[in-house]
Amino acid sequence: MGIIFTKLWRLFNHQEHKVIIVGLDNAGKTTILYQFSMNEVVHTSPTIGSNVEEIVVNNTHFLMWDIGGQESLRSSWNTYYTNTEFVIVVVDSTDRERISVTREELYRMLAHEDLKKAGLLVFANKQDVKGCMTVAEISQNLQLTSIKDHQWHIQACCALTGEGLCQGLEWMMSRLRVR
Ligand SMILES: Nc1nc2c(ncn2[C@@H]2O[C@H](COP(=O)(O)OP(=O)(O)O)[C@@H](O)[C@H]2O)c(=O)[nH]1
Ligand SMILES: [Mg+2]
Repeated sequence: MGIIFTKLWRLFNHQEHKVIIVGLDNAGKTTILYQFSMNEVVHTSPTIGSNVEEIVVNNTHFLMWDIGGQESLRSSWNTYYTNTEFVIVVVDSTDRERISVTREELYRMLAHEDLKKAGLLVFANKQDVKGCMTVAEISQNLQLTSIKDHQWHIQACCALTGEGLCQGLEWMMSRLRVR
């Protein structure tokens, strides 16, 4: 009872911020979610459906949904959009072939009514791999500077070591503070 009450209280006071983690399959979404929640690398298997974790940073609660990225599952992403405050798009920086697919999915999402007010955080993941795309290349491929109606930020990271992930969270916290 106590726990349910606390959860409802947070929800109604908008103290719990809903975040969805999307991106193509194999981008590193599940690895990032578990880095946030447990601070350790887990061996993931392709996500069917979704994983959800509550992450608490300096008393700020984020409810993070990691949604499966295989083609067959992408059409159901929109069922997760309601009340989403941040969309985290995870990009596999080594996957030059599919960056245009990510771009298409990104703009489809940003056009959705339920995500009008959501902030966008792009993680350029797998930066540990030699020859991968840089943040600048990914920004350009995703045409991020053309996004005027959403707050956005791109962050280089390596989900295996956790490098860069905190900076991404800090950006989200900074957006919450200016509201
Ligand atoms: N080299 C490298 N591999 C990573 C990184 N992040 C994730 N991976 C690997 O990429 C694969 C897919 O990761 P997963 O989190 O399951 O991706 P998801 O399908 O987006 O959930 C796994 O083998 C991970 O170990 C990274 O930063 N660097
Ligand atoms: Mg996964």
